[in-house]
This record gives sequence, structure tokens and C-alpha cells, in this order.
Amino acid sequence: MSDSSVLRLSRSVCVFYVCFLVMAAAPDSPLYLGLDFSTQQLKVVAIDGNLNVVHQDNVQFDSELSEFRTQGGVHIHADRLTVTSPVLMWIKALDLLLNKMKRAGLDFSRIRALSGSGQQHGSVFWRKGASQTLNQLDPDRSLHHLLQDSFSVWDSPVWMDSSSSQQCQDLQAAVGGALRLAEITGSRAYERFTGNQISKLRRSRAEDFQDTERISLVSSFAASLFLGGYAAIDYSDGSGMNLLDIRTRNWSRICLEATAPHLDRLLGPPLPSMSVLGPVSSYFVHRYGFSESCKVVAFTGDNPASLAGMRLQQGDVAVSLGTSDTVFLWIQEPRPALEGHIFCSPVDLQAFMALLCFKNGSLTRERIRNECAAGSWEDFSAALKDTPLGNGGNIGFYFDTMEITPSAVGVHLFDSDDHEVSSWSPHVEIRALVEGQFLSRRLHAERLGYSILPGTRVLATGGASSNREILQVLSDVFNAPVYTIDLSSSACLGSAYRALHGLVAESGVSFFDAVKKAPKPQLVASPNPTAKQVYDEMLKRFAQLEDRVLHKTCS
Ligand code: 5FX
Repeated sequence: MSDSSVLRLSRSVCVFYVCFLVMAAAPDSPLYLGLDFSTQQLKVVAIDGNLNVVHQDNVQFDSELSEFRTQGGVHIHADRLTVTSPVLMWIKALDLLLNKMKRAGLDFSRIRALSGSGQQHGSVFWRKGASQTLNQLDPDRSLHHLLQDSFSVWDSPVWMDSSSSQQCQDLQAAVGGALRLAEITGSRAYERFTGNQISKLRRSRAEDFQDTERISLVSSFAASLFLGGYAAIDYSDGSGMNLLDIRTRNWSRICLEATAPHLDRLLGPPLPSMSVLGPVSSYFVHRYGFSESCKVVAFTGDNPASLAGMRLQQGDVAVSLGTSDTVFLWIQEPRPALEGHIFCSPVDLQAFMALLCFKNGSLTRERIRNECAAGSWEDFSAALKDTPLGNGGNIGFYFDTMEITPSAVGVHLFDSDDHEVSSWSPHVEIRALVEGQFLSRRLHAERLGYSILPGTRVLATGGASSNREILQVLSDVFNAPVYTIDLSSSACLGSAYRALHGLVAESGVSFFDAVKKAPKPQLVASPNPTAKQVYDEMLKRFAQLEDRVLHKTCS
């Protein structure tokens, strides 16, 4: 080899070495982890300091943990009202997920902070002695082996449960009525809300209740696994229990007393949602290589975490189109009502969020797609394009299962003269379903104080938010532009954002400053010029017809 070749070669080696160093520096940069323990799956996303997603994965409960025999992640009991999920399934899902991440080569030592979310309202009952077990987890064994005897109740009640009507009535009677309860806790009594589930369990399973040393929400349960000790319930998810006074941000004495004796001891004190709870437990350091300084930021509910993921601001309305459809709003001054919920904001200590939950969301859209469009989303979309705004005056209500907002059931179809009819052509039916769902979302949001003003943005997320024609109807009905954020899961990403914010929140950095590098929402639909006239009028008829449906369903 000539001297010049040697020189060229050594220069190339040098350049390669410098490049290698530069590349090697990037893999050391900090990461922030967000997890979402949702109804049907456990999801994870890792973001870097520029808020780019660098890793995501999930575990599907039904298919990957089939030994638990869940359908849609839950067990629906014989009474059809009781709905639970096995707590060990969630733990085994975490074992599985972390192993998948390890196999994919994720460098856990780069994670500076993690946070997460859980389906709201679900409860976990830790058996006496569990705290000690959590504290000394052996890194050579999986979590689900270590924690198999740590629960006094194996089948955790979840948000789909509606078996606590009696307890709801008792609680409302004890505090002085439904509106009074809403004024204190942000919501009238709801069956799925955790306090009423605790009250039911105390009466129906007294021994198991006696054997309980701590009650967590799904969110604080998941945080406890990472912390190796009981994690506090955060203000935002705590607002979904009918137990927290949303103004003082402490447990309401009257609600606690009406629910169970010494309940504050079982719940522990609630904390701000942006709190750093502590470092990850040594279990995760030794088993997966997490850094000892990796912080656990309080976990919260899936809806509050979605609000964070969408970076919802005052004036915006977010519509999440999933198994349940939810609508949420940023609220400065809470005005609790008999429907909907007011939660403490997960990202701002002075603010609140309003939430409406609609049980008949994507499963109903899928049923009508199957029946009216031979299972094809393309044909479903074509039907929306082919039919006029306002659907010739036809209005439909589709409550396949008992709806939460409003409390009604069944399918009810009305023609332009408000006469009840039994069927429509497939195209009319498809538009009636989508218009009816969005008219309902708008009607109930307006009743909670929402109004469409110039500059109002509708932020859409969830599975159906990838369908442009559905979003066009949403834009027309709300008479506002619709934006989407390219998020596979807003709750999971919101949890990663919250992890990052948690590290700087104490030094006064606002959530919005912490996440200002996040991608901007994309405009996907603008309202048709005739939309305002059509849907302002239609909304009035819709409200009257909904009253008729309610009377019919209740009588
Ligand atoms: C909200 O109040 C709900 O019950 C649901 O949206 C659950 O959070 C779904 F996980």
C-alpha cells in the first residue's frame, strides 16, 4: 500500500471515528416514557428531548394474555351489570411489555422520567402485607409471580361496570342530593365512579374489604409497580371517584364517611398530577437497566392524559372517537351540572377539565358499517359524501347499550316531521348515525358551558379520527375547523409529555412551555358554508327528540 493510500485510509478511519462518536452521543440523549393501561391493551411510547417518538409497543390483553379469557379486556358477569378485569393480567402485561422493549434493544438507562395513565374509575384492592412485598421485589423473578398474592380482590371493577345503583342513591342521599354531590366532587353519583364501587364491595365482600390495606385507581396502581411502594392518587384521576372535593383538592369528609369508615387511610393523601413521586424501584434498575435516578411522575386517568397528549387549550374542544367517545373541554371556572364531569386539570393546578363520556362510540359505528356498508369503511365514507348535510331532516339515536350521556337505551329513528320510523335506506342510516352522534356530543358539551366562538378548534383523536368523511361531518355539526394530531394514542403520548414536564414543573415551567416542540395539529376539515344554518336548527329538534327518547326509555 502506498503512503498516500495509508494516509487516505487513516483519514477515513479518523472521519469514521468522529462520526461514530457523534452517533454514539445521540443514543445517550434522555428519553421519557409514557404508558397507558387502557381497557383492551397496555401501550408504551418513548420520546426524546425533542419530543420525537423513538419507540412504541403494546400488549393486547385478549390475544396475548388469552389465559385470562377476557373479551375486550374485561369479564362481563352474568348480571350484565358487573364488569371486571383481572388485576394480574395488567401486571403480566407489564412483564411482557418490558421484555418486548428489552428485546427491541431499548436502552432503559436513558429514561430520565416515566409516567402513565389508566382507564378511569377502575379500582385495585391491595391485600394486607402487599406494601412489604412491593418494597422488596426480587429482580430475578417476574412481577406477576412476585405479586400473585398481593390483592384482596382479583377481579377489579372497571369503568364499564354499572352495578352500584343502590350505592349511588345512598351517597346522593347522604350529601344532600345529586346536584350537591356534583358541586363538591364535579359529578353526580355514577355507578362506575370508584367511591360507589368501594361502597358496594364493602357491603358485598366484607371479608375481602377487611383484608385490604390500600385502594388504588388503575393509574396509581400502575405507578405503584414502578415505585415499589404505594403511589398517591393524583387530583385529576381522583376527581373520577365521587370522593374528592375538586375545589379544595382534598378528600371530601362527607363523601368519605358515606362510603366507608377510615377510607382516607385506605386511599392515602391525593397529590398534584405533576408530582414527582420518587425514583423507580431497584427492581427495574437491576432487571431492566433503568437508571437509579429515573423519576416516576404521578400517573393519571386516560382522559386527562389525552388532554395532555393533545395539548388542549382554553377554547378548544377535543373529541376522542374510540370504544367510548369522549368530549373534553378546558375549563377555568367549574360549573358542575347533573350531567358530565368536572375533573381537576392534569397539567395546570388552577384549571379544570370537563368531560362527557358516551358509551356507544366505535362499536356502534362498526355495527352500522357492517349492516349498511358490507363492512367497508370506503363504502361508509362514500355514503357520507353522497348524502346532504342535515340528511333531509332524518334524525337517529343509536344506543346499542345503556348510554351514559344521556341515560337511555335502544335505537330511535325520526323522520323530518318528527314521526318515529322503523328503518331507512343504508345511506340515510349511515349519515343519521354519524350526525346523531355528533349532534349529541355538541348538545351535551353546550349544556356544560361550551360555546362555539371564532377561533374555536375541534381536536379529533382516536381510531375513527383517521376517517376524513367522518371528520367532515364533525366539522359541519360543530361549525368549526377540525384538527388531528398524528397520534396513535393521545393518552400514551400525553403520559410521556407529562413525564418530561414533571421534571421541570417544580421550577415553575408550565406544561405548554415544556412541550412547545411537539408537532402542531393538522387541519383536516373546515365547515361547509351552509353548516351553521343547517345544524343550529337541527340541534334544537335533536334536543326535543332526545327528551322524547328519554321519557320513552324511562317509562
Ligand atoms: C370516562 O369517565 C370513562 O369512563 C372512560 O372514558 C374510561 O376512562 C375509558 F377508559
